[in-house]
Formats: sequence, structure tokens, C-alpha cells
Amino acid sequence: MAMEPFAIGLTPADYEKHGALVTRRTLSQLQALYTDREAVERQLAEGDPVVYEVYELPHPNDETDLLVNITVLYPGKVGEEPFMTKGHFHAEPDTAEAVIGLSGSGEMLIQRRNGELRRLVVAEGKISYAGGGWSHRVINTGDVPLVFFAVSGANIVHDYDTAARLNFK
Ligand code: S6P
Ligand code: ZN
Repeated sequence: MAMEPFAIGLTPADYEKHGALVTRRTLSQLQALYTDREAVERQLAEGDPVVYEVYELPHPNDETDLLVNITVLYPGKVGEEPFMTKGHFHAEPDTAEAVIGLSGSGEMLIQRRNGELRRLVVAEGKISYAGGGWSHRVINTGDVPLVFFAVSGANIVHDYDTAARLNFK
């Protein structure tokens, strides 16, 4: 069943009012992303911070719909590495995704399956476009939350494993 038409504000609070599903990812769940194991252990000994939150509008949707998520990626570092999203490919058919910065600043690391890596700015008022075949991970290089809107086809299947193997290096 397709999503009902809507017009709402482009903020996490408006999404929540509209019944968004909120997924919170904490450092303990994401620790494998970071290379500095000692820094991970030090930070986890003090608590388990929320690294990012994804606001996803309620289903049902079908494959002709769009996914229109907002992500809040908090500022922080683990060792020298900034807080980051897990990053993923879209499993075949590997379709595109566009990210629009709402506040804060950072980068979208994009990588092809052959290892080719590029970096795109993510910042308020900018659109960053990853075409099909590019995995995408967002990093927060600033000291305030990086809030961004991401749109892709609702038919995507997230492939986290291939992106984890390449790891945007
Ligand atoms: C979905 C879109 C975003 C991410 C979110 C978290 O296709 O790219 O909503 O899901 O930014 O990233 P990740 O890599 O943990 O799904
Ligand atoms: Zn995606």
C-alpha cells in the first residue's frame, strides 16, 4: 500500500509528531567501525553515547514510494575518527540516494565495489548525490549535530556487509 500524501516540517520533531520510527545507534553497537580499540574501551567505560538517530516515516509504503529519512549525527570522536554512520550499499538494483544538509557540517564518503573512494560535502543548503553503485557513509566533522535529509527509493535493501568489508578506506 502506498503512503498517504503529506506535507510536514523537515525537522526531527515534526517527523516524531507524524509518528516517525526513531532508531538510535549507540557507540557500543558501532564499536567495530573504529580502529582505535583503546579509545573505544576508554569511552565505553564512561558510558554509551548515542552516535546517531534515524527518523523514518511510518510504513506502510510500497516499492513505488520514496524513503525520506532525517538523520541526526552527533558530534564526537573516537580517537582521531569522527562519529559516523555505519554506511551501506543498496543491494541490487543499486539505486541512487540524495542527501540534503539541514544543519551542521560533515562529509559523505562514497565508495564503489571496486574500492574507488570519493568525499562529498554535507552542509546546510547543499545537496550531495550518490548515484547507483556508490555506498555511502556520513561523518560529522564539526562540533554541533549534523542533521541531514536522505531520499532514496523505498524498494532499497540495505547491504551493510559489503560496505563494512571495504570500510571507506
Ligand atoms: C537510508 C539513508 C539514511 C541512513 C541513515 C543511517 O537509505 O541512507 O537514512 O539509513 O543515515 O545510516 P546507516 O548507514 O546506519 O543506515
Ligand atoms: Zn542509503
